[in-house]
Amino acid sequence: MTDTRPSFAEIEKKVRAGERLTAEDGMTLFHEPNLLKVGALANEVRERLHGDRTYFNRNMRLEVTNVCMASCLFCSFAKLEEHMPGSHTMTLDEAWHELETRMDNPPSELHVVNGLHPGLPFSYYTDLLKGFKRIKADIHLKCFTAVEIHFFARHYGKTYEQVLLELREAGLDSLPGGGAEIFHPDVRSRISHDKATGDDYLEVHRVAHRLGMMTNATMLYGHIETFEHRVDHLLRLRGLQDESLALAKAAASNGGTEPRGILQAFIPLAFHPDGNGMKNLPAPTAVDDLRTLAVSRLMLDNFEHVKAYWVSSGPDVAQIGLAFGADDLDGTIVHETIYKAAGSNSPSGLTEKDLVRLIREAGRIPIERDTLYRVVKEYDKAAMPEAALKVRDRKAEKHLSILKEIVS
Ligand code: V47
Repeated sequence: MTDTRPSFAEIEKKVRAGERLTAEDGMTLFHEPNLLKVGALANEVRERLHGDRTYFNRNMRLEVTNVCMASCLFCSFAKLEEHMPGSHTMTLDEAWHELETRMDNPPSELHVVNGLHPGLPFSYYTDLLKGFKRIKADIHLKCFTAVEIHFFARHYGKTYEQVLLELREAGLDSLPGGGAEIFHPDVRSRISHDKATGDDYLEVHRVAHRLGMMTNATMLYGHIETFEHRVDHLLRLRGLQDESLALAKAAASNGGTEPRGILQAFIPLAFHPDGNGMKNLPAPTAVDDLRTLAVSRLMLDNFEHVKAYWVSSGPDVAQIGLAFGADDLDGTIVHETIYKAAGSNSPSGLTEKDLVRLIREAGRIPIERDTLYRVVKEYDKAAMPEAALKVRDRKAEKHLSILKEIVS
């Protein structure tokens, strides 16, 4: 493969001409020794699409149960059975209470991800969603990964379509991107052998799009996979997005009023090794995080948004990621547990002020969005880096106090 790999200069030309990159181009980008060149090219695409606009939302994470029939090697969060030490399953009242306690500064999105619990009735999930909407009618419910939807279908004897329609009827608005891991069977069979396959994951998203639901997609990188597996993963997602965009376009041109869904955002997730079956592997470094963001931005030419997920890479690397192709920092989150269990040192939540500062300091324009990327609030771009503003304010304060002393 090495001999046939295109040069970086050829890829640069293609990107500037708006041409689609191939798997071999992806391999060149992953092997390019000069990370800054890859980042700058991804930044060109990011700025072509969004200029300096950089998104975040006010969201909240909830895991109602960590009891899970699957035994993923990378997971530090799940417990195989109820009553095992550390296992938890919330009652509906407990789950609803979590949202109720946030109603003084309510999130606009609730992101729920769970284990694959064998002992709960399907009505637990529909009641859960209905209860959240009773508490806050306009909250966006981004709940259940494609792996959970696949599990519900198998476990409760329904089709993907039935599961999705029943959950939507109860209040589900969109699907998060979790559970994608690495699609290639050589890797998936070793790290996640007993849950939805890569094809199952893609099929759930395909059905959701057909029903008009927006979804996200992720990739868990930095464990046993190779760069080839990462490129393969990105191309499978790009293929699904081609299909969904074509259907959406055809429906619109036929005068259809039924909305069609697409993949809204791609989120690369850095593997965290603490307390799981791959604990002997080192976590990916900042360079790998930034390179993976940049290559994803360049390969996924039909995705509008690429998130730098600050929980997985840490806020510092996520902030730099805004110059490596990312246009979104995810949200305030509050109460993240999956990454905490796997050893992430990131804070469990950030305030809106923290996110605005991270974005402004990176020279970008903060935009608070809702889950569907509608603008909630557009902030000003800082005239100079926030740190410089802070120094200026401190100087001004000092001058003022000297003046006050002279006058008194
Ligand atoms: O599916 C689990 C990953 C995901 C580990 O859709 C791990 O907007 C690293 O999907 N090290 C859940 N990663 C989080 C997720 C997500 C995050 C942010 C935004 C969105 C979105 C979705 O976390 C799981 C799995 O792939 N994960 N364990 C670990 N040890």
